[in-house]
Amino acid sequence: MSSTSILLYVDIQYISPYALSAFVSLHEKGLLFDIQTIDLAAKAQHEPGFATKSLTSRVPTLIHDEFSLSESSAIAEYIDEVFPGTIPSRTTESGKSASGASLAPQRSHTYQTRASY
Ligand SMILES: N[C@@H](CCC(=O)N[C@@H](CS)C(=O)NCC(=O)O)C(=O)O
Repeated sequence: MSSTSILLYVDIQYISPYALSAFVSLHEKGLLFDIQTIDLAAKAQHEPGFATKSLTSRVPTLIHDEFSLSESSAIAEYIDEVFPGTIPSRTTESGKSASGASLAPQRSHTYQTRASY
């Protein structure tokens, strides 16, 4: 059985709306993925360990197996292309997710808890 690995880099404070939108894109699909945090205040985005993986040296950056992708909108499109057809109805769950993403700065602790899976 083949397995795939998905890693999402987000900011350590979980306040980036871009990173949270990528998080929601993955979460909506019910995908299992790992989260790694980058301390933007400490300029960790410019350290080689991250900068060599991220074209923009920004969060979010997605690593899917050997493939690396930055930019939240590109990540959302990519996820939808590679994992098609599993988005819940726009009128229900995904609407709630989108709403949650827009409230993210106020609800960052909720996402931090979820990020542990
Ligand atoms: N257009 C990008 C914006 C990403 C972005 O600005 N991320 C910020 C955090 S909100 C970042 O990583 N800043 C670090 C830096 O610019 O050095 C996207 O949609 O992903």
